[in-house]
Amino acid sequence: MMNKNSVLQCMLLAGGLFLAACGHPPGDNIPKGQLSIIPMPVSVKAAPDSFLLDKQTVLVAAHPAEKQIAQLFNEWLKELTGYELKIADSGDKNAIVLRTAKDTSHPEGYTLKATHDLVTITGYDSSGTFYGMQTLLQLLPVQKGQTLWIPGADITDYPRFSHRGLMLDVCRHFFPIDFIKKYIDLMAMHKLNTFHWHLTDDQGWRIEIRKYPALQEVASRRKETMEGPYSDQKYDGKPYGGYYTQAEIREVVKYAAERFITVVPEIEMPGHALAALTAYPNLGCTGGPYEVGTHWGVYDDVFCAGNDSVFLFLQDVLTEVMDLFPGKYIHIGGDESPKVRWEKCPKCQQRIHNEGLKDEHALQSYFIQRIEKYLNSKGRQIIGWDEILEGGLAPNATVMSWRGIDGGITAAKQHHDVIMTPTSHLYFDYYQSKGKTEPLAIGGFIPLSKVYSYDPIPQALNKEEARFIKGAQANLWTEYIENGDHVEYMMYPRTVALSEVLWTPADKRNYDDFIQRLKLHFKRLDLKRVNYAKHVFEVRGTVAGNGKGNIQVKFETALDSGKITYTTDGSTPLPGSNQYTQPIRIDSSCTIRAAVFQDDKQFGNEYNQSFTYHKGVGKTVQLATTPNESYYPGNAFMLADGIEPAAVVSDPHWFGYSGGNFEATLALDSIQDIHQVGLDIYSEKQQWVYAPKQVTFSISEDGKQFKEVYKHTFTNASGLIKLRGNVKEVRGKYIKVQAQNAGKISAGAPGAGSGAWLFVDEIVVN
Ligand code: TNX
Repeated sequence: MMNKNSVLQCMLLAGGLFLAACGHPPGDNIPKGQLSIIPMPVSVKAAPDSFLLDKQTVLVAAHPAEKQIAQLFNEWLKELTGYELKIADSGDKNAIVLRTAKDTSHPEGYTLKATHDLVTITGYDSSGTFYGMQTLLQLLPVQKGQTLWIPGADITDYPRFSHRGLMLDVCRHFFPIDFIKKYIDLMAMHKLNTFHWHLTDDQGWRIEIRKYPALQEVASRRKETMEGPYSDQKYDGKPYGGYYTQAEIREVVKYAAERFITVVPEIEMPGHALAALTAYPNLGCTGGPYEVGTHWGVYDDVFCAGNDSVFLFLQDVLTEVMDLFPGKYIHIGGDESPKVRWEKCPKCQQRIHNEGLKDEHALQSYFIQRIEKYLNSKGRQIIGWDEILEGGLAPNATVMSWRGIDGGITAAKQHHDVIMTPTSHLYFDYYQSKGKTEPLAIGGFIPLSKVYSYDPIPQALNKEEARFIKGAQANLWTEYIENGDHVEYMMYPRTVALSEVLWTPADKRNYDDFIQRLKLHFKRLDLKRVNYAKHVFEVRGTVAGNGKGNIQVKFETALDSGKITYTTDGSTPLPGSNQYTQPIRIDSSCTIRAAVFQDDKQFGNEYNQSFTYHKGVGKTVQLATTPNESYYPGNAFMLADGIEPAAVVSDPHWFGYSGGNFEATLALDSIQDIHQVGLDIYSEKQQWVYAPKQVTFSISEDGKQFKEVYKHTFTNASGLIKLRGNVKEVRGKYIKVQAQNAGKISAGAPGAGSGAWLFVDEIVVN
């Protein structure tokens, strides 16, 4: 490899031939991609000269904090090149200088200047110096074996939000320390600074507490684990367990601190406590016996709020926790805590009476406030899920708004700090693709673009209130995620998008530009052996209708990642199949499959959709009742798009009504003979989804006078129901379909007392 002097000579001697002869990017013509930084900095300017990093380059770090950062730089460099740089106290030629100014204008900010002789990173504080180093890493080539040109640059940068987090649930599934460290490394690479470690839950207690050995021996293990979709109610029959020793926890906290990441431990209370109750049954209202959770969802047994030994236990636990985690915040959970046990528990009722509390919600508030008082007295602050707002917020609590953004708005208006983590945008356990081969997920749909579009500041807040929004975080609940590879698949690249949401000024964010930078960023993730999801490469199919019976399938990819090929006979799309050039018209029943290929290698999921053609396909549909926002495919015509949904709640084609009825009218082009009408319906009582009481079809020639032609009454239907009614000697143009909601769910069934969901799709006309 050439050193800097020989390169200079080469430039002088060869002049214009330099590029061709040496194969380096000339200083003043840096490929744009080289300044492809994620998250996008506040200000980044390309400068004319490039810096050549070689074995003689010195890392200048005068103080211990900078030396430590220099050491981390070396670790990364070694992975890329096999060598490390010398760390020195001074140097002003062929040097990378790390320094820290004491500038309080922008916490965590830095400037980076790369010139021909020198790269200078000046942090406004130590974390800023660290982030400057992270940016520098992104200026290096993304492939091993390349000359290490650092393009000339002048960067000024600082974050938009101070809380930039990721949560990992290690209770539903357990992940070893080495993986946790990798998770933290990747966070640092994306300038995230808070790791929320969800350590206790119904299905496992994962932190060693020396005073309570049964937490290790009993609460960290479960007899078996639910397998497959919740509705299958299947179990694997295999014991499962694991916990972190205090030594391991200390190791992680230190590892994170070196990367300027604070670890926030979460100890759940009063709910999600079944594992702890199994170990210490006297802490529950009924006294047990209990069993560490084996299925997902919410359990009724919670810590007893009337029993003082519960508070003593939790204070003991928190004392050990505070000793392990030096950060200011302790997360105390507070979510999904049913009140049914408290309602029947004499001790809890006594507490309500003695304390003059209004009800069980006020009792939960009492519980949290009592714990808060204890933690505050030790100089710590609590964070809780937004349920801690119910019954009155503890005085100094920070609220994590997860059930949408309303909790965050309420808390900010009360001048409490808020961290946004809404299920609508930041639940990375939700699906990121509608591809049929996606691994099973809990539900939902949050593609990369949706994450990117998120703004943590709710519009409902004025400027003063908005200051209480400290930032946001994404959550990874791991019910359906068993190993590190799968964690990475769910987190990346969505975390990459999140990093820009949290760091980059809002007016500098641009999704198309982000996607372009992401291309190169994937190579960085490749170097780190991250199992990121490749959905931005994969083919996306959308169905469009024009109301005149013409349905078309259009294909695109977010990155122009290769050629799209397709088949219409259900066969596997191959590199040599029909090449896609324009939307495909659907005018008969068929199965369309499509995929993206680059160099004959397929990227991501394929598109695979069957269409069942009938007279109504592509015709106009008028909805008389509006579906629930979360279960609305987006356009009424999709009630007659030839696509019959699958027997799962998560199929995006269902139109869902919570408690309400369904009514829609389909209009054919002209008055026609009709011999069959139909509707697809879904029922899954576990998920509160019930078949309607009754469905009626009426037909009209003018859209005004309707005549009922078919009616069906359901008694106890379940699963996927393809209701089809044959009719005789009927002519008409308009077909009206009405389905009557099953009404209130009866006692004993999941969701008892709430209105049933009604799920319908495809209006069929033949
Ligand atoms: C709700 S979010 C929960 C978790 C589940 C998650 C699944 C929150 C505070 N509680 O216990 O794992 O939904 O998405």
